[in-house]
Amino acid sequence: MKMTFRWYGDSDPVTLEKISQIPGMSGIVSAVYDVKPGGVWSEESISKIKTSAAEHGLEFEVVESVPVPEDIKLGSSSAAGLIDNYCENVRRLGKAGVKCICYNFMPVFDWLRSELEHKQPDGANALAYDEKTVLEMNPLKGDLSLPGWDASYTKAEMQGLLKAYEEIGEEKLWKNLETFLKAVIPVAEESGVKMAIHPDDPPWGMFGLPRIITCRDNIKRMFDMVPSVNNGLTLCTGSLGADPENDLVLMASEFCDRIHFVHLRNIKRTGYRKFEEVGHPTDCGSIDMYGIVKALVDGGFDGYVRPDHGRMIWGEKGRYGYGLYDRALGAAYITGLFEAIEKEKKI
Ligand code: DNO
Repeated sequence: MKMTFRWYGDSDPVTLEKISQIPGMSGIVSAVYDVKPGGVWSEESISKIKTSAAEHGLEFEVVESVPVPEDIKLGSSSAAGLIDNYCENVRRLGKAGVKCICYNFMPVFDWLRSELEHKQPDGANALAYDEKTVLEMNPLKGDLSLPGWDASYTKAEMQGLLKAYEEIGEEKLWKNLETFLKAVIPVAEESGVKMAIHPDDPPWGMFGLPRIITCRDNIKRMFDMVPSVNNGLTLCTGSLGADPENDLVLMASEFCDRIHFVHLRNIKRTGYRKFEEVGHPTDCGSIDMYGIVKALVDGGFDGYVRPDHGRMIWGEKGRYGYGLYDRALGAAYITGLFEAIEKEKKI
């Protein structure tokens, strides 16, 4: 495996120098942030990330994300042109040495939480989700206050999108995903890029929005739509693990050859559709981190890994989920798990 760390570009307070000082770090996961979803990334911007990373001894082989515009997910009349742009990004990234692209097919919201600064008993702050609170904030009722998303849409835009998705429903969303994959995966194959869809976070619908990348059967359905190894998965343990029905160890083992990127993070389930993010080690939460890494190692996994959301600890202030300290602790822990399990396997 290759250990990586997400970097949000030059404005990220977690600098490349700091990232390079984390033991075992091979590269960064980043994106071009100044182009709107649907646009084509300039080759200059792509190669600038690569050069900056290389100056710190880091690779740039994973992109997260090339966002899929809502019009592709909705199958609007502009979808075909936007898919062409998406394919062009895949070509350009492949040419620049990117090997894996993480993306998602979540309508409107990417991740969703009810609290961004949930205070934990040890004084840390973490992201938390409680469905009861989220549903009380139903934006269709005009009560628009979703942590992390308030600034992204106007009330009218949000209502328009929610209505459009309600009209298309789940099966049409599947159809639109199929159209997208049938166009993009052949380009990814030619470009030497593995596409790795990120599961829905959390893995269930809300506000009438369909969500489809939520469980083993649906992931299998998505793989079967385009049976190519380039049509793969980002195994995000915190996203899928919010649903106790999802057996992550089984998924890691069954899907090992289609998992190209792993977001290894832990959450603690505290009730029905209620969870908070915790430190990475198994003992901190509800996810069997050891079991998942063991299944990956046993399956011969050789993709990319990164620690995911960290808590804010030691007084750190920063981008929610993406501070330095807790993610660096997570990286060191995960590197240790891999080392131990890989060595044990060789004995
Ligand atoms: C949140 C991340 C997601 C992820 C996208 C991938 O912190 O896990 O925003 O990057 O869903 O497309």
